Amino acid sequence: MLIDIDLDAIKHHIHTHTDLRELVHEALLFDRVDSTNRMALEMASQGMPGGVAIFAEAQDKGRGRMNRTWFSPRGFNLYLSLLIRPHQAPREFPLFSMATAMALIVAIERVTHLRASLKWPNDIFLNQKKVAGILLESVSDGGQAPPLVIGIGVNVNVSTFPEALTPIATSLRIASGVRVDRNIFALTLLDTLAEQFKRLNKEGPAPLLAALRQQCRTLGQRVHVATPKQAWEGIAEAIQEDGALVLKMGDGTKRTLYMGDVTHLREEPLPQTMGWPE
Ligand code: BT5
Repeated sequence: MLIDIDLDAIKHHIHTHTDLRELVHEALLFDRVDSTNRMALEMASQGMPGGVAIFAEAQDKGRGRMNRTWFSPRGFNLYLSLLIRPHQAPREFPLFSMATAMALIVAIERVTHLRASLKWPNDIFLNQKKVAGILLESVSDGGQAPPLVIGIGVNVNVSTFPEALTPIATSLRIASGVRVDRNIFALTLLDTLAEQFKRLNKEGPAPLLAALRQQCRTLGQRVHVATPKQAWEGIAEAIQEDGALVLKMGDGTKRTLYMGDVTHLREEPLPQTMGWPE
């Protein structure tokens, strides 16, 4: 039996949790949209203040990075866009992707007791497959506090994927073997997002990145990183304080990457003491 997302429960949760209210003051739920991120960006460009969470039961044009699509069937999963207006400068916005990744990992652990990991920069993995993706987008609205839209897609209960995704995608249900209550997961994720963003705002990126380092399956691996213009191969050595990946190339030089598609060339156990910049 499919259980709909319960907007009243979400609103009640927001109103009764002070920390969460600092992040979200309005929650909207749509049955079917093209893309929750597109809607949030449109609202932002019309001057909507930060603090809005947009949920949808289904997306016709759910999007990933670089015009890719996000498989968004109705009724099984979570599609959420948060519109916020951070006090940080836009060059620091990638840190919110890292905080969102940590929030997803903690929420998955709280609800399913499974340990997910981050494939830098925006993929959440369970059992070597992608269970969730993060898409950060922004628009310039000329205002003082530029908007940031954080799109989050989580495969919660979906059990079959299109053929192309079957080898690479999983869901909380597939990985845990039991159906997960989408409402409990949604409320837990809102809580962990509020916790992580509050910590980032109060303490800066160091504690967040130190925690994420333990959950990042990319660090220490030999990787291929492709950007629209170029590709590099090397050892993923560190994540910088601004969220960028530091790659150590074959000739010993280092390269700092702010975006890209990472392919792990060979899975190796994570070393316990990877070097992080102080
Ligand atoms: C992402 O992009 O992983 C970001 C996904 C963000 C989706 C959310 S849903 C709510 C909000 N509104 C939106 O319109 N989007 C956001 P990227 O790293 O580019 O990964 C995209 C790739 O992941 C695709 O090319 C597929 O290979 C794969 N993929 C597509 N749908 C998937 C799914 N449901 N589960 C796992 N992998 C998927």
